[in-house]
Amino acid sequence: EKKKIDLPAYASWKNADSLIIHSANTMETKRNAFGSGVITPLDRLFVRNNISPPSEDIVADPDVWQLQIEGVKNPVTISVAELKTLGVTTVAMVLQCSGNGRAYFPSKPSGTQWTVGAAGCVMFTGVPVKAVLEHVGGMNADAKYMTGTGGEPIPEGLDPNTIQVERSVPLEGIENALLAWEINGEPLPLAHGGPLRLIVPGYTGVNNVKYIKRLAFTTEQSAANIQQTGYRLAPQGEKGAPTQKSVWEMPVKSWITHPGEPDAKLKAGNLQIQGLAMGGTSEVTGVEVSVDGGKTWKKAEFTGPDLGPFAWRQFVLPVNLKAGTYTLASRATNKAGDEQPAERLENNRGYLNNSWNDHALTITVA
Ligand code: MSS
Repeated sequence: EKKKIDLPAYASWKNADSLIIHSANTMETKRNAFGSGVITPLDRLFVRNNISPPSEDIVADPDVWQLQIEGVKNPVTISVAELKTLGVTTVAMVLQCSGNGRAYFPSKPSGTQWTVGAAGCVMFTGVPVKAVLEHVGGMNADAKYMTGTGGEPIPEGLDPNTIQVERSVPLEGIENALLAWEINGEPLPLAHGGPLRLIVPGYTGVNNVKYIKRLAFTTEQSAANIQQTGYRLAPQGEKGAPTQKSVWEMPVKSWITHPGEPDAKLKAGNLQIQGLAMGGTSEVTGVEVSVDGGKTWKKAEFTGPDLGPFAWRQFVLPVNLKAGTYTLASRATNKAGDEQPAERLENNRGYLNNSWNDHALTITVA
């Protein structure tokens, strides 16, 4: 039997009943607990920290937090208060861990055994990175990456590269990126990266650096392990290496949330099959639902508001089911023409699982 883990102090305000708490630094939303709105309530949103978060003190007065900007014409150290004068925008987007869906890999990769819930659709408010770049005279001509450094204190004597959360994304990521101080209209809590967080819409969770202390426009990717060998699409059985693809953009994906329990026991008759569909870097355009494990498909309808290309859409397919056993699956497509695949892309650490087969669930109707 699994030992019940309590919420850690920095996330004590979370709704424990809505979460699967894997550890003090990893908790995910239960499949049936995303809520009926398009935006994920903060107290149900997943949390993932690669190392323990900094002290709560850093969010006491967010405006005084300092960000170093490098690799630009006029390097500066700038406060959140000053950043707030440079521009403001809000983006609705899916925040999803690179390893969401890892639990469904038959190869059992190491790492948190996330099912569907290391993801949420949230609204971040902050200043566009482009506006900040304008303020500092633009990036250096030889820059190839935008590199963000997390503000966790590094214990003395330790090589920072071994634990520092420092990620580089290609320059295309800048287009929609922001430095955010709010989430869902509230000051960014420590658990989600307050006082200031780098947001790269369309990119997996790890690229959205929390408590960012340095933003640099660099010719090389970060030397930190988390960039060089971590979050790489390594072949099964092989270690991560800089020669392999980095985990950056998210692929098209969907899953069913109602009925949201794999062993749901339901009454025969009408059922509203509901779920969530995301396009990744290109807006989601359609979703189909199957009740026979993917043999036949029916077009589902989107419900709820369309909050833009980076948000997810809610969908529904009304069905009438006789007594029996059904395997429910959903399959999304995006504007770029990508269709959610039947099979996962095998990789050693279990990243980017968007297989509709893996996310199917079997229900019994009596
Ligand atoms: N940041 C920092 N600074 N630190 C850490 O640890 N993590 C990552 C991101 N960022 C980190 C950071 C990850 S890894 C994720 S997912 C995310 O974050 C999460 O978020 P939230 O807010 O939910 O917690 Mo995977 O790809």
